[in-house]
Amino acid sequence: MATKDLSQYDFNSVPSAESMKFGLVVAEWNPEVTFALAEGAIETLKRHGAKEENIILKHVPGSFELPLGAQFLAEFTDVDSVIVLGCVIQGETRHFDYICEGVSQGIKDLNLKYNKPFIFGVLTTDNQQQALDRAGGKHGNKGDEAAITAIKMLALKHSF
Ligand code: DLZ
Repeated sequence: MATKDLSQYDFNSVPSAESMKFGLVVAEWNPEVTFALAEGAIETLKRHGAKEENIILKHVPGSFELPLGAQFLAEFTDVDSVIVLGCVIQGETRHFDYICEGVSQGIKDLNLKYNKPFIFGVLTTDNQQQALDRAGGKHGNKGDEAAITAIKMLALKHSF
């Protein structure tokens, strides 16, 4: 099965992020993956003009805490968009399903509650290798993809 390279996109199709403010909330579970996602996202935002002082980085213990961490950023800062980064790896129990369900629904709800882009940059994989492949490995970096999505959604908002 072909897998999209998460880091490949047309640079010129991405608007300038110079005047945009971003929050990143990153889960500490599977840090070798999630910190690489954050690095990719921050590099990509800067590549498109985002200023260092307009990027706020916060950490939460695990992916289940991502929606509340993202809500804190929306409530207590003036960010325009929040990029949510985590990695949930399938284990022997159904914990995986509950975490994925909670995070994805939580993030979807935040988009609609705040009328701001909250970007779902959470890897949900069968094993660690699949996650590493998508955190700067052979399938690119989902953090890059999340950053581009945040910029494009803000540009869309500004177009109205
Ligand atoms: C408990 C747990 C497990 C088993 N697996 C993961 C995981 O793969 N990725 C992740 O981000 N977090 C995991 N957690 C922690 C939960 O997200 C959460 O932090 C705890 O259940 C406490 O609420």
